[in-house]
Formats: sequence, structure tokens, C-alpha cells
Amino acid sequence: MKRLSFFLTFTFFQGLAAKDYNVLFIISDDLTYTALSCYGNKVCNTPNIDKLAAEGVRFTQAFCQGTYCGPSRASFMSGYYPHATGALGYKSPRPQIGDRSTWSQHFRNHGYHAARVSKIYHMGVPGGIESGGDGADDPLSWDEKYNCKGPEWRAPGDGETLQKNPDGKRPVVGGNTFVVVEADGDDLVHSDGKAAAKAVELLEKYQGMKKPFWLGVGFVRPHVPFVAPRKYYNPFKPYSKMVLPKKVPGNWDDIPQAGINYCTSENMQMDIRKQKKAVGGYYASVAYLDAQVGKVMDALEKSGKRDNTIVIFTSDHGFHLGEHDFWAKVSLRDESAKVPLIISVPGKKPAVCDSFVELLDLYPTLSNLCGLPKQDRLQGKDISPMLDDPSYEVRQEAFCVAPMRTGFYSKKKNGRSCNMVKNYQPN
Ligand SMILES: [Ca+2]
Repeated sequence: MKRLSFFLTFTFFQGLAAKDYNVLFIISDDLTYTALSCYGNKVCNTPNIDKLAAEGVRFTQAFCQGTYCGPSRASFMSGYYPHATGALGYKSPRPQIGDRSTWSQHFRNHGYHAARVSKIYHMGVPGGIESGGDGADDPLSWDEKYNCKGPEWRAPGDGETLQKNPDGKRPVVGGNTFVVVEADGDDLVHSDGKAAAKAVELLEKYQGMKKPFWLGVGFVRPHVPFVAPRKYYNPFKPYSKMVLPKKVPGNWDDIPQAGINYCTSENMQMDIRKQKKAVGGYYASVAYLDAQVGKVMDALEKSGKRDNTIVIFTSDHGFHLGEHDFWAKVSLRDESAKVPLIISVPGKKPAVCDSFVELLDLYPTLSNLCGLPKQDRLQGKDISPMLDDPSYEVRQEAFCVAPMRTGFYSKKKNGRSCNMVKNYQPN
């Protein structure tokens, strides 16, 4: 009898552990937490992301490990810090990790169906999206994968190049350039509209699937170019009403040279009008992204699987919108190094968590929540106790590297210090 009761208890807990949660991982590109209304933005309204935040745990101190696409994505998917693998560029981490499993591959190895829609590992934006290629993808991570080609800066509409265009004669250009296009047509013209539609289709398809799924949906907005259907720009026009961060005379006087971001109002030659339009264009891209998140969440609801699906929303890193006259990513300041992060686990109470977390924590945390074997080699920490107790802590500082700035950043919880180690050379 004792043995039977042990057996029943064991299988009961095993049954709980192997709850077969599905995982829906939604990741935006270059999205700063400051642009979301659930993080306090009063101008840019993001009702769909806010709804998810209200259903889950919203993290206020979540940090990426690399402040641009390639290293950040290679890090959280592989489970290692960028400098641990040396995956510091726009490359797949596979050569460095050998046969070790990536996050979704670990799920595949334990009975999950893993799929990718659009950008999970690095893809060049806009170039890679225009061509519709795989980018720095890792085939072993997926059972199925879909790329979502889009016109990007070539989308028909009213476009303007804001960067290095003082006389207004520069045409709308491609590349990593501040361009705003108020585009003709609907959501489906663009990559993210197509990605949402593909995710909706897959969620319908998975309704009848026996296996649990790990579905990664990667959106490319609000990465430059700021391209979205016209209607998303309306709340931010005229652009002259956009409010820029306060200009502080002598703001850079106490910032070491390595801390001056590579994109500034000065070197981008953006006057006040263009700076305000950059903010409005970015917000319109965020509003468009938010609408696509809503479509995916509606489809999850309709599929009947919301009650056993863990949903994560985040970004690969943040973005400057004129703070200290800095723009774009790479900087190690909060606007760029911090990310929005929401984790919604069915049955758990909504909360706001101020504990320090890293994107690297997602792999071990989700593995634990889904009852998969623990891997001591992973460099992230299991933050799942925070989902029951938001005051739980796993670290006192978060670590982030900006490879091209040859510096390390370590943000301490109870301090304002930003520790930079100069002349760091990755192996
Ligand atoms: Ca990015």
C-alpha cells in the first residue's frame, strides 16, 4: 500500500511537472520599454501588450545581454553570455556551442514541436527582410520555420530619410538608417503583418496537435526603417507635438568617450523637426507591432490553448529616442540595455516584479516551468519563483555587453554605477 501510495504520489507530481504547457515566445526588435503604455508611456498606446501585462508578470528590471540583435539573440537562445561563446557578431551561435541544445531545441528533444515565424536569431533589417532569407538561423532549433518577406523602406507611401539629410535631397534609402514611411495599404503589406498571419495559421493548425508546441514569433518593428500603414501614424501627427527628452546643456561633459552612443542628434544631422518625426515614426511602428501582437493573442484564445500556454513578450534590446541626444541601440544606458519583459503563466496571479532578471534566464526558467530536465551548464538562472513571489531575487546585478564599445556593463541594484572595463578584447 505504501508503495502504491508512493507510486501514485510520484505520478501525480510527475503529471504536474509535465504539465505540457505550450510556449508562445513573442519577440520584438529594437523595442525600448519606454515606448509602451504598460511601462508608463503616455503618448504611445499599446493596448494589446498592456492586456498581456495585466494577465502576467511584468518585469521592470529586465536586461538584455548584448545591446544589438546578433549577440543578444544568440545569447538567450544558446543559454550563454555573449563573451562566453564569443558569439558577438551577427552570427548563429552553433559553431561555438557544438552539439549543445539551444532553448527551443531542448524542448524539441523532450517531445515539443518547435517552430519559428520570422526573426528569432539574427536577420538583417531591412536587407534580410527584403530578401526573405534565413539570416543567422539555426536549423537544429526548429521543426518548421517561416520567413516573412516585406518591402520595408521600398513600401509605397510617403517616405522621408531623417538621417544625414540636412538639405532634404537624400531619397528614401535602405540599410540601418532612420527612415519614416507612412505606407499605403494594410497590415499584410509588411513583414510583421505576414508574421502575425502565419502565427495565427499555425495556432489554428496546432489545435489538433497532440504534442505541445514551442512557437517563436519574431516581429521586426520598431527596428528602422519606421514603416507602417498610414492609420498608425494618426495619433502622432502633427509630429511637431511630439515631446523630446529635455536638452541639458553640457550633458556629455561627464560621460566618458566610450559612453557617447554611436548615433547622436549631431552625427545623424537631425534637427528638432526630424527628431520629433523620428519619435512619431517609432511610436507608429510600435502601435503597428502592438496590433500584430493582438492578432496572435486572439488566435491563441480562439485555439482553446490559452489555458495551458505560457506567453512571453520581450525585445532583443532597447533603443534611445533622444535621451542625452542619443538615438538607436548599442549604448549601455537603461533605454538601450533594458528590455520590456512579460511572462504570463496560466493560473498565476498578475504582478509587477522589480527583481533583476536577464533574457538569459528565459531558457532555464521555461525549462523548469515545463518540467524539462535541468542543465547546469546554462548561465541563466531559474526565475520561476518570481512568478509566485515577485519579491524573490536571483541576482543583485544584471550583466550586459556592448561588443563594439569594448566595454562591460554591470548595473547594480542599489547603486547607480555603470562599470565599464575598457579595452576588453573578446577571444
Ligand atoms: Ca534588434
